[in-house]
Amino acid sequence: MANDFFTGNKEFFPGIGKIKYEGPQSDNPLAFKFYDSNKMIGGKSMRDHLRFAIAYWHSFCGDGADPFGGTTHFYPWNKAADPMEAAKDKLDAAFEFFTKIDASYWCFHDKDIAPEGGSLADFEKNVQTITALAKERQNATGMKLLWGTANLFSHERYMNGAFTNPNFEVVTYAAAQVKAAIDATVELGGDGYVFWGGREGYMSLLNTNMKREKDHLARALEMARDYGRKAGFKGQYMIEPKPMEPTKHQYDFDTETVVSFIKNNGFEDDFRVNIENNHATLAGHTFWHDLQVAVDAGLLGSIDANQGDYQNGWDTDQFPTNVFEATRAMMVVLDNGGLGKGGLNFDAKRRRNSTDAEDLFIAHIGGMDTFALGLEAAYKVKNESSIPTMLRDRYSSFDTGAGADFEAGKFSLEDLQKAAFNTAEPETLSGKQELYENIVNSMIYGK
Ligand code: XLS
Ligand code: NI
Ligand code: NI
Repeated sequence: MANDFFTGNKEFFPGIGKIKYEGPQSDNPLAFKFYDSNKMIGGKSMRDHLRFAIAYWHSFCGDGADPFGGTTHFYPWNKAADPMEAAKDKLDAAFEFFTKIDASYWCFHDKDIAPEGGSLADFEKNVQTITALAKERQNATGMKLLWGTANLFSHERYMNGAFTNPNFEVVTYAAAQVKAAIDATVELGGDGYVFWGGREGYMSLLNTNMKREKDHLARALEMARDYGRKAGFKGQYMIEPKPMEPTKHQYDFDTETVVSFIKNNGFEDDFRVNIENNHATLAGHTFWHDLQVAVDAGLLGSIDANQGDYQNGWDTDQFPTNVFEATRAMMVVLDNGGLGKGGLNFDAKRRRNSTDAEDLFIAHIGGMDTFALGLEAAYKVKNESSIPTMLRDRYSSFDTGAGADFEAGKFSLEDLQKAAFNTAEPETLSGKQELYENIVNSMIYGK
């Protein structure tokens, strides 16, 4: 349990203690109102249901810059002149935050934790050094790694793609980074390893051989899988879909696309999907649509918990505040029997103008409270509402008799035609969508 406050050499969030549950009546902005980690829901604690993880990149690296202006988040852990000293300070700040916010998991890219130095070899060495320190911090605090990954999109060498780059030399660099990031993930006992296809896609088909690029991606992931298993990685590999940004057309467009890619390549024993709300909505789906696609395929890996902006058409990566969305997501998660080795990773950033140190806490508290409410409501929908029965009944004509025979593949099209001629015009049956929606709301707001 990540319950013991870790004291590094310096305190980076002075004046903020461990965040506690104070209940819905509290007006303390630095307290949980709904996330009560030990509260049991259906025989499992909220902590174990939700498996919250903190994203290193947004929370300790993101500087608030946007295309119109530079840094607005100035971090005390970025002050040291020596990049390795700064990386160590950042690690201490991160573990201080993890324990104060009372999360159990964290996630990182290689480049988030260690400076690139002057060469690929330097970078690998730096990643190893910080990984060893992170392991000490994990042992001291009980924090665990949800997943690790390699950043194959920021460096200019990847501007035309990483594993899908038309230049083979770039592919070798991507592979070297992935090997080192898998090593770090194994060393830290990670439950997962993520491939988000950063720049794996294209800007123009005129200069792109899509078939070759996608084949290259499959070959590289196969090699990564085999290497990781050889190196002792027991967790789940995951692919994170996103339809666009940074490329115009990303190869891992949405969950359906990734499920097909996994199955077409025979990757289903090792690979699953890491689903991010804002990526699902960019693909024109709801969050829960993409989750359901993964669950139906038996391939739900983990969740990047954030939310988009309802008007903007890009990835705004905001902290989740929408309880209806969280409820719908948790309904699908409960259908799946839980998150397994996955978790709810806050791949979310404070707004550029949220510049107080406490804003990082407030943002996470909001996200954690939102999913706690979503979990409780989803549990009620599943166990106390009429929705499961209504949904089952809606398909009951396939449960017995001819309907069941049809499902079992016992009929030909001619048999169905004959059956139609023996049946009076079917009744029009209401879909009752508004009733379902009202029931979900009544479970959220209490009956
Ligand atoms: C970016 C992605 C990224 C992945 C990890 O849009 O969400 O943060 O989660 O590389
Ligand atoms: Ni993500
Ligand atoms: Ni995103």
